[in-house]
Amino acid sequence: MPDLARVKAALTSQVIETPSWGYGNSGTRFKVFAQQGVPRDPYEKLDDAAQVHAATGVAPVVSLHIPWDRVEDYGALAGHAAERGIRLGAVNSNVFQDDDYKLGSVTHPDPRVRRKALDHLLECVDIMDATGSRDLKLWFADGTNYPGQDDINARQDRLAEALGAVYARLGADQRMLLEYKLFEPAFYTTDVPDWGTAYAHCLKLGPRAQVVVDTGHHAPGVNIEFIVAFLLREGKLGGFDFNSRFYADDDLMAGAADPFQLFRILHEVAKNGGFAPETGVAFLLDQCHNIEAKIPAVIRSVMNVQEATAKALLVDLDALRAAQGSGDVLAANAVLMDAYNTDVRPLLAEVRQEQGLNPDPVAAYRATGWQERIVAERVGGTQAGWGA
Ligand code: LRH
Ligand code: MN
Ligand code: MN
Repeated sequence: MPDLARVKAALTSQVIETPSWGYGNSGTRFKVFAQQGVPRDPYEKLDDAAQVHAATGVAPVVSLHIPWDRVEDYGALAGHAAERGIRLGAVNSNVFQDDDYKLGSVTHPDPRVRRKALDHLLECVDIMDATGSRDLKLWFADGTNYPGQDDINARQDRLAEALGAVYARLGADQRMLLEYKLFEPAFYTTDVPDWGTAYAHCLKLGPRAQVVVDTGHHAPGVNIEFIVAFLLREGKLGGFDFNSRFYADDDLMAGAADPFQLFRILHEVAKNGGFAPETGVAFLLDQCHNIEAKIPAVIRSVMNVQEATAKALLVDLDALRAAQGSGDVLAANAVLMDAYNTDVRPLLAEVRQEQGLNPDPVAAYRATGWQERIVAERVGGTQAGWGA
């Protein structure tokens, strides 16, 4: 059986990074529903993120999205985070919201647009220097809508050129995480549609380029845990963007749609050493809370990731390997299911109490009165970014 002290140690050392945009108003292309008390600027997003960390103890890092989180002084923003016991994490670039990017950003046929997009990516590295961030997270909306619209491989060449220029600009301790997504907003071809494309580019770039797996970015039925196991084997798993999906890129709370899938993914992480901090796998949330209360939803998502992590850490790997080695299919499957079916909530409550935290993070947050305070004090909160 797994050593309980080691399981607890792994649970307390796990870092779950929350997205600044998860605290802002968001919606679909049909409607953004404004909520009361949402942050008016990036500083207030950090204030909310600090509440999530205070309640859970495992969420001390916040991802930024530029330009949604553009400020005058990034050093001051990092200082604001530090004063609240948190820090700034991945910088997400955004080359998908300008009119110029109608036909693509770094893969656009026009070199002027490509240069503009590249300048933005390089600016994001400047920001990382100021914030002390390790990771640049790249997602490209680039693609085409119609057969014949552009040359598929010419676009790959333009992409490789831009990635190479950004890679060359990275500092020694910085990484580039390349995200893939099957479709949307492009509907015919996407320039980085799958892990294979992202992996091929990262392999050429070098060790500081790694793939990020956004759990909402696959076709239905894709075996994401296989991708995770394979990327870990190759030393190319940079991290996750966790969220849930029922249909497409739904960005619902992690672990809400399919907690079993989240467990299977985290089992591969556990089995392949991915929880060891030195492997550098980043556990990020990438989600939006369109209709539910935002801060409690982020807390719930953190808890869902923790629960799946605890179950993954409880898998009896010795028993699993013995069953696998002897070809005992049912016994091997039973080992996994035993861990998955364990109610880990008492264990997590205990871990929190040992850290001096309330065993119930949602109740802890409600007891602070923070929600009432922000509703009273903040008027005119900002949108997460879309349509802003
Ligand atoms: C794209 C994506 C990417 C963006 C984020 C807001 O769908 O997953 O990570 O930066 O959403
Ligand atoms: Mn994402
Ligand atoms: Mn997405």
